[in-house]
Amino acid sequence: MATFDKSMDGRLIVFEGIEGCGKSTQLERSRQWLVTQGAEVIPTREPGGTSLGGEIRKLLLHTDEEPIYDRTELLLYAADRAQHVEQFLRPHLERGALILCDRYTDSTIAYQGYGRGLDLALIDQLNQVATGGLQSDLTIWLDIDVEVGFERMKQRGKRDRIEQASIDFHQRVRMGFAKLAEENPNRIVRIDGSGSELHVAEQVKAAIRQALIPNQSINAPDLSPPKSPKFGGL
Ligand code: Z5A
Repeated sequence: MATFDKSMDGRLIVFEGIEGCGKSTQLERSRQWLVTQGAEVIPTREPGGTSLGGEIRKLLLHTDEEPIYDRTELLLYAADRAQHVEQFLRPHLERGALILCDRYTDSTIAYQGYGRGLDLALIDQLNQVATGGLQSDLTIWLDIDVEVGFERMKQRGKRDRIEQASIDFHQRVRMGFAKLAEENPNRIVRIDGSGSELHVAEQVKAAIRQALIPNQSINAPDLSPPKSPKFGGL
């Protein structure tokens, strides 16, 4: 198994949350802002950050003919991640890019662990195998009520396989993210996603600034300084 070289220059920022929390919207806003600051920013997502992953995504989200069993689902997310890390994330991080990723390992813990009830230790192991130890430098968890998320998705007319799961399921997923944030205060920042897009974007910006420019605040995540000056202008 490949292991992640922590001396890599790049940074991995992940956006997480329940459906409709606004992560895709905020990821794109952050991308646009970071580009204006002169950073090389690469957006990506899980599942589906590679061609192979795109096929896995179709299987995971749009299979209606037969049930996907919980362990099968878990393994498919892990396979998507293993491919994404090796083919996409590692090479870009080694070059020093700033990657914005829509969902990563915490989604598996929240959805398959807390949501489906699969063994958390097993999921940890699987995440380790799939990532070779590559963790996010910062994870932005956009927290909203399940009902608010449902309402937003209803307005957008989007329903896929997981989104059709019960309110209880999504409540458990949200609780999973809350537990993860509590256990990983240096890596995961909770942001209330229920405000206006602009208001949320300002908070996301502040969290990214703190992560990329260490010691800016005593609450900043504990990150080693980037070796390249490329993020210094934020
Ligand atoms: N999944 C899993 O189970 N295990 C794993 O390991 C991984 C994933 C990696 C697909 O994820 C599914 O994969 C997901 C979890 C599972 N299933 N569920 N549920 P996805 O990220 O591709 O899909 P999604 O969770 O359904 O997210 P989304 O469709 O991309 O939505 P979003 O990113 O959370 O929100 P958005 O697209 O930015 O916004 C949704 C709508 O709300 C849109 O109309 C916006 O204009 C609106 N919006 C956004 N922000 C606001 C604010 N602040 N106010 C009002 N309206 C807003």
